[in-house]
Amino acid sequence: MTTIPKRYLVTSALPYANGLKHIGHLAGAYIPADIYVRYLKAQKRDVVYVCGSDEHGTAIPIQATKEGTTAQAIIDKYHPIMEQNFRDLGIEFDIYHRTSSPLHHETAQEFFTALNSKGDLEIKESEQYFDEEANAFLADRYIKGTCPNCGFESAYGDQCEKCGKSLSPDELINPVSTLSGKTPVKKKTKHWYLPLDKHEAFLREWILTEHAGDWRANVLGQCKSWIDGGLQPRAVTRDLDWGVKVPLPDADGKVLYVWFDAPIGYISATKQWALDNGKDWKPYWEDQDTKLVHFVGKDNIVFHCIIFPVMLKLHGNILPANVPANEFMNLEGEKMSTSRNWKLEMQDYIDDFVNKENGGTQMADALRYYLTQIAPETKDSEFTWKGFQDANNSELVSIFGNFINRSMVLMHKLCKGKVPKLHEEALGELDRNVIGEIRAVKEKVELLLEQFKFREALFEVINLARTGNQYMQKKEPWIVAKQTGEDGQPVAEAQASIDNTLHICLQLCANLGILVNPFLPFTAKKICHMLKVVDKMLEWENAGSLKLLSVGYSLRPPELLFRKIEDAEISYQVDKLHAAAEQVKNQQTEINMEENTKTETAPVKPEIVFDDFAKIDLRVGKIVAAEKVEKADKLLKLSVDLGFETRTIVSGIAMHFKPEEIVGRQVTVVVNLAPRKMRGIESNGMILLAEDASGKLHFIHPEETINPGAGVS
Ligand code: B3M
Ligand code: ZN
Repeated sequence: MTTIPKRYLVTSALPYANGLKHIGHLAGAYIPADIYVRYLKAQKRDVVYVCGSDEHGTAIPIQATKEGTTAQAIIDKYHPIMEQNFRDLGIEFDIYHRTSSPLHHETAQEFFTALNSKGDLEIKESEQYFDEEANAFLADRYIKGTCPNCGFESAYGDQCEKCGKSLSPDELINPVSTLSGKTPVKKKTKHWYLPLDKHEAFLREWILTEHAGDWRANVLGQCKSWIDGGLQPRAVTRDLDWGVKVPLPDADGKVLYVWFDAPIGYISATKQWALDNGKDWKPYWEDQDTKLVHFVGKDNIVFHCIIFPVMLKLHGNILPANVPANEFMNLEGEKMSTSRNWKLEMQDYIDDFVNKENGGTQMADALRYYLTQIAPETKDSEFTWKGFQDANNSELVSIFGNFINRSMVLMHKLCKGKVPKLHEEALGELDRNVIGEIRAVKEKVELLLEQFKFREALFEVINLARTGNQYMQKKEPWIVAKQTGEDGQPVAEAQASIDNTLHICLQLCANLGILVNPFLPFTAKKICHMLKVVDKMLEWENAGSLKLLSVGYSLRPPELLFRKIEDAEISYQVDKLHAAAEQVKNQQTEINMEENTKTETAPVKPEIVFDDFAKIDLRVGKIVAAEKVEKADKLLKLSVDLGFETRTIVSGIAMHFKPEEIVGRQVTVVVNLAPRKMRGIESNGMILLAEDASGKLHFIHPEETINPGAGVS
């Protein structure tokens, strides 16, 4: 096995503080990191787990515009909610920092200055997209267009959210300013660039050779295609007023590119953690004995594997040992999407399951369980509500919870509430096999966790519970207990078998607590409580031991670890998901219609004088009969009662109204229009109609029924 590093620094991607995060984020970068860190801590390794809100970049002011507020108000709103969401779901950072903090601004500026003064950055003047109406350069998300890679029409200037490709605004087809909706112009500006092209040889060697064997295939694949595609110098500054100011006198109105400052956020978070805990942050970023691991989603790979490592190398820091990035998690058959409202936000899950009377932390663990079981480690995966219910009901409830509950109940019933002794002489093959499995599983899980194979590791843990159930089922202590003597108590041989079964089952329960702790931390604590042991038992070195509970030790009464999730809860969630998406669709249709109306309104006709208008005689009439005109698809022959007479009017509305629908309707009629013959029928007047943006016709008529012949002016 590989040597154990002296210390670890583990990071989860800093989420943008521009809105609530969904379970796709949770599954991608937070749960796996949290499992890894909890495991390392149980191994008593020196580890710091940092995260925080990413509060810069154009995503923040864009959200502020949407919510009609300031960028500062946006980050102050979302930062604490995101922090609380993570806590509620058991993600235990050592620090959850924020990039708006002065310490971060300082750290990022120092980093930039260090690189710039060594001549590691290039300064270039170039033409960049500019919105003349908004008087602003269009960085990153302020510009949208068609992705040259996948054809997605709403790709941002820095990245396509559909295919994940990192872009520059110049690559967008049909670029449009998101500020004004206009096509931007080009204007000269000066920026600082990180010349990635100069580091190609290093990247090739470091990623594609050194890490060929230990990084995930999807990560290596993305890196390779990036490198093979030709590395370009990358601008690390922007013309924007939101972000970390470029610390140079000739850089007014310029800030650091968010992807330059955000990863430095890992360093500033470590600094803050060290300040808070009286520690030294430097070894975590400078000592080669430190193992740095970045947990990110698929769309963050290049930033963590290519750009940030080049920055770290130039700055004299250590490089990541691994970036175990996940692919995407879909939801009920579709890609999760904030704009389409097809998602499950952590906050919603917490409200509907955790913060409910029959919920609590078991529900946080239930979600952690399912998201780990379906983690998109090697390919995209799929969250379904039914799958979630099944995982909870048939694995957590029926296997894991059931085994622990049965062991506890039977111990209370058959062993007087105390840990029974082990009768070595009476151990049989079944007992020995299960003892062997308890001993073996530690190493299996350990190996998988060290390789970031969290799904498989979790499978091994549940499998041990499954083994426990099968063992109990075969040993049948409740049947054995019926072999009683004259005193009504089980005979000695029977009691030995019962004792052995329950002794082994209880030690197995304690082992499950240790093994499940990284995955389901709340459950592990409950197991400790029931077994009346301190949390220290959860230390990893205790796994595999058959001496975790002493003989004669009395245990607490069992509590159910998990509850069943009912069908109604699941259908409620599925309906809610569809309803939320439908709502957005409807809003979108309304917006589109409004836009169409705006753009398709006919231009105003040339001015007329009042006398011109006064020449038109408009009256209210009532349709008293209507019929189709033969061989004319579009025409209806109407009889219209005008009070003073009933007229025949031919109208081109047959495609819009059925004759029987309109009889009885009031309409407005031009009564002094010269007669016209249509299909041989003389039409004496004209009905007024309005056409909406979708092309639908509407009669113009008084609100209430009034006498036919009334004048309209
Ligand atoms: N905020 C992007 C994202 O949330 C970005 C991650 C920064 S990690 C340094 O996808
Ligand atoms: Zn794309």
